Amino acid sequence: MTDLLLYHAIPSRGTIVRWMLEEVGEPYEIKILNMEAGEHKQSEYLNVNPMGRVPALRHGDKVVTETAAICTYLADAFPGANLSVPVDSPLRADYYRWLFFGPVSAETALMWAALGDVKTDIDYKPFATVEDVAETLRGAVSGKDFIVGDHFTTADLIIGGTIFWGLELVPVLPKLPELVDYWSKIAERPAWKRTLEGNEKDKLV
Ligand SMILES: N[C@@H](CCC(=O)N[C@@H](CS)C(=O)NCC(=O)O)C(=O)O
Repeated sequence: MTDLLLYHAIPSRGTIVRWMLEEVGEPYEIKILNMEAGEHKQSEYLNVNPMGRVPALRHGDKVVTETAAICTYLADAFPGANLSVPVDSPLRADYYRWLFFGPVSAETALMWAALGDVKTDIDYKPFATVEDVAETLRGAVSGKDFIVGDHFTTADLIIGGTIFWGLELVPVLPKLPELVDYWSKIAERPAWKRTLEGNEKDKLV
């Protein structure tokens, strides 16, 4: 019995948390939920996450939900993995920026593009376009191995995961060479490869 339990479904954003757990390197367990069968909407899981959404992480007697929050939490809970930047570092500004840019600005734009643009009478939207997101990310990762500082952090995991989603899973992100190059280097990480292998082994169909 370990302290860490990931509630996961394949495919889902739980893959990002699985990757984070692989990067952290602590023992963990996985509970695979069958979303086709609606297990994520049954009382056993609703007691964990009343939203009935995946993923969720149990750490001891605490539960964390929201993919980026879970990953940020793990980086702080296990500082030995060196997946964060110190609180008093000037890099903390960029670190926060990209941790939030992924799930807020980028994901919203990608989802909206994936679902098809909705026409409105107003000439502005409360979120960015995929083109703006792609250009912003191009500037952030161009010529760099890591989006913040000189080592891999949770910001790379969140932004990398978002780029992967937008380039490969639901390809709505422009295939800018800088984004492809950044993701192809990150995708070489052993923890990412173990994540894909684990998902392959655990998938229900
Ligand atoms: N903002 C949440 C989103 C969680 C979410 O919506 N997860 C999807 C799977 S990727 C889900 O559980 N969907 C269940 C459903 O639509 O019934 C996060 O980042 O964790």
